[in-house]
Amino acid sequence: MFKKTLFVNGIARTVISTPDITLADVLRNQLHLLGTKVGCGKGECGACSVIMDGKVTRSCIVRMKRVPDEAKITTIEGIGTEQNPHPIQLAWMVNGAAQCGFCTPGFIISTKALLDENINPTREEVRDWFQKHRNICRCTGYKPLVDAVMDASKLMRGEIKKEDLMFKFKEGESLIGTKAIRPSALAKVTGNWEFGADLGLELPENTLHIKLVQAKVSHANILSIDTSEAEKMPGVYKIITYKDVPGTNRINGLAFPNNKGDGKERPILTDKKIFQFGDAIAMVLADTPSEAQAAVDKVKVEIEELPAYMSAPAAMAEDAIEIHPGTPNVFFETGIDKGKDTKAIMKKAAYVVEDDFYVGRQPHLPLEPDVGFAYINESGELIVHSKSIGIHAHAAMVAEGIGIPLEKLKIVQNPTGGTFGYKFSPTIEALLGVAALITKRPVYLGFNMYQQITYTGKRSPFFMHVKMGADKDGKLLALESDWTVDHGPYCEFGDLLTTRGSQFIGAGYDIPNINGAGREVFTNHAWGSAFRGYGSPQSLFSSEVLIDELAAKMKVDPLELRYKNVYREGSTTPTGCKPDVICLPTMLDKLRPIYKEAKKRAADKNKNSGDKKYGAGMAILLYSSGLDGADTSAAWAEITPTGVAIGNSWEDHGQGADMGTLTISYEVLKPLGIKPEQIKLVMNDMQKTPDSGPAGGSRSNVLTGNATKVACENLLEALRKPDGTYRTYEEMITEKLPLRYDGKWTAPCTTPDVQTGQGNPFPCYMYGTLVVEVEVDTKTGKTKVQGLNLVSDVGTIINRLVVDGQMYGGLAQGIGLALSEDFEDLKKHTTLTGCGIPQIKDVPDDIKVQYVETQRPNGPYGASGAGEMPLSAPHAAIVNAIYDACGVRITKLPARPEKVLAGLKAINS
Ligand code: MCN
Ligand code: FES
Ligand code: FES
Repeated sequence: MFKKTLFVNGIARTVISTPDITLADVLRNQLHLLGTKVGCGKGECGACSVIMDGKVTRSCIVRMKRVPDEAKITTIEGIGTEQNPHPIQLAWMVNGAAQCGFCTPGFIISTKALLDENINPTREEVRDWFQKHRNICRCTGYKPLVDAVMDASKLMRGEIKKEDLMFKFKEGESLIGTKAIRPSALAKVTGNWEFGADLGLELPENTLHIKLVQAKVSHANILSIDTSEAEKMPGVYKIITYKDVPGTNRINGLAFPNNKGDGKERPILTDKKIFQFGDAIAMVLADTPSEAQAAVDKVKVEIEELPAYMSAPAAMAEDAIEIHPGTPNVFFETGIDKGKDTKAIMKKAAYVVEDDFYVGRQPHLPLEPDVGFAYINESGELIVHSKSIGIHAHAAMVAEGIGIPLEKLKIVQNPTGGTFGYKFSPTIEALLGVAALITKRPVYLGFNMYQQITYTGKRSPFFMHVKMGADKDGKLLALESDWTVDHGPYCEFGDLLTTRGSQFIGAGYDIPNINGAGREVFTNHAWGSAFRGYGSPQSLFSSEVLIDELAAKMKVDPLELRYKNVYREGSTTPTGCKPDVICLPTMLDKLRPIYKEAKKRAADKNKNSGDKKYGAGMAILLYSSGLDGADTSAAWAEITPTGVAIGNSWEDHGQGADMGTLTISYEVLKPLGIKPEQIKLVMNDMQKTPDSGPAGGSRSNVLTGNATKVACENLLEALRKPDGTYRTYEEMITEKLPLRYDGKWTAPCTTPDVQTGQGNPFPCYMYGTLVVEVEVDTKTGKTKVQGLNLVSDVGTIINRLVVDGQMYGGLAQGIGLALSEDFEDLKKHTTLTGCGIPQIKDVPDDIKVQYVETQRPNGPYGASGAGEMPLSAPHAAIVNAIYDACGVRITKLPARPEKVLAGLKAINS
């Protein structure tokens, strides 16, 4: 132990600590400065950045022995306050630069140090700075962050005033389509937005800390679990194994009727078998996290290792044993049958192309690792706080397994540092529930980044073979598809995912005849969870690359071939229904000049490019908004003494659920003459908010937007007096009228047939057309994306900052999917860097987005969703651009340098 004096945000603080504890831990745990966030804990992400003696310092890797006595430290709390934000914080807000907000304090700190050194940086200098200081953001695509720094520097140089920058709200005017700032932005930029780990530090003193005993192999029988030694370790309160779980110990994966299993293969705590690396075998509950961790190492697990099937083909091999005894490894089958038999048509087609495609196990890589806590409340209800983006659905999936009646289990979403879909699956909710139920004490569980990466769901790999036939003019006649989905060992949401193959392979084009078959396979690799795009990035990769192959075979331009075939009046989608709107021809018309310029630029550069080759490629981006069939959502609106309260369960990953709810309710309630700040948002707490469905499938803006709109309309109607004016709160009380009104909205859709894929599953779709420019280094095989140009149609834009942010962020994740991201190797792919997360220099600053706003008949105020479309096919456009640059056709992602080099070698041999 030693004592040091630190000048933290200008105040002298005495710190007693051990030499090896980190500065981040001291700031957070001892000085209670929770604005400093810990993401990776390994110096890779910059979330924990502080300024120490003038230098940006990643506080998670600086041990106290290296912190000089009397060091001057600035944390986010020392930059500005909610009452008096710093210009950098203002600039962050007006540029929509804080989405989930987890990286925000670190970036703002880093920016402060940059601007202290250089008050007039160029954009490239800003990018260099963030690259050097390893500030990583998973949400924003980085461009808005650079915009924010440029605005902040102008403000600080006195070239613009705060008033020039801030969004100006005009009373009575609509907020729709504006750059109004989301309600949570101020708390995020000042470090006051409390994520799960922050709330964890504020739990009562008797809180028990959970650490997990996890599987270190991918497939095994469990022979015995011996906790006797661990139980004797200091501070240990209890060790929980499957034997202690009060319920069925199974999570309900909500299997489709034709799933060959019962969908309940995932244990809360493993009993008979280990199905994948990281499976939770036991929970150690202790007074402190370190005591719990020390005891974890003393739990002895005896296993009999079994062959691990780490991919679908391995699990489908004839001699493979059943991963879940009694259920075949190929456990769900689906298909598509549209129009006539394709075999005869293919035979007669003037042009036929076919190829194999693979899109892999993309890791989500949110900067905030999984975290949550639970307790029993005064009414005997079990309350679980987590990053859940489907609070009601998750309660239904875990209650029986935990052993609590559903009505006694309430899940609350904590402020969440990004999920990108992994939290569409329950993760630690059931573990927390079991621990709190057994101990009757508050319990806390936080993953580190290694656990986050190795033991949460991943994008499910698709192995695809696709064939396209066209007539002599390039009109598509038929498509044949075959796809195999590796869903890891647990089926949850995988049956639905597998049906995406029929819905999205070939989507965007009018293809009269489609035949295909898809199947879902248990393996021992990471379980499949939803990932932004949910099957469309896999499906569209095959058809968007194959149509380029067709264009090459026909020697026609890829854009014009697409133009000939995209949805028009009279077209049908792969599921055989009318598209929601016809907008792709207009979007391609807008894209054409951009595409031609990009092609010309590449050709010009190639004249004198040496080893570097340049190219431009394109793709159509497309995804649906909504879950299949009669998807439904609910909300309420209530008049209060100070305004209106709105309640819904529109979970917020960071995408902007608060802004969507506020804008839509304000639009309805404007006639009351209230201001946006009089609308109180009550969100994502099962104790208070109704079942609005999960925030997945880019459904919330449409589904919960509509439900919220209906609730507000119902309230407005109730407030309306016969003379057309509106009752006040007091008048409602006097007249004894109800104060709260519900709203519900159900999509006018039908669930497609599982065998034929035919039906009308979605109320809305989102569309994009994208041009990508790349540079390929033919010596190293490395591809660099140099420019992205997107024309997007998400219907009416509800909030421009939010939608821009969704587009930039989704495209950046597409670059990762195309070039670097993977979770395959359990030794290598275990860190953010190892998994290939894009840093700022991997994403171009040159990203342009323009919009076509085709009104959606089913969307609130004509809006569709936005979140997933930008990640549906940018990787296809990148791969098409690589082909344009150097003639190498990559069909299996990621397009790592060695694959490009191998392709070049094959061409030149
Ligand atoms: N929006 C809008 N105008 C439109 C359409 C949408 O202003 N015409 C806004 C909405 O109000 C909402 C956002 O855009 O704030 C996304 O809306 P929507 O597409 O309906 O998606 P959800 O709200 O259901 O959010 C989920 C979606 C999905 S499925 C994933 S995965 C995802 C995503 O959004 N994960 C994200 N965006 C993310 N963004 C961040 N920062 N972090 C994640 O984990
Ligand atoms: Fe410190 Fe990631 S760099 S938390
Ligand atoms: Fe940067 Fe979410 S806003 S990680």
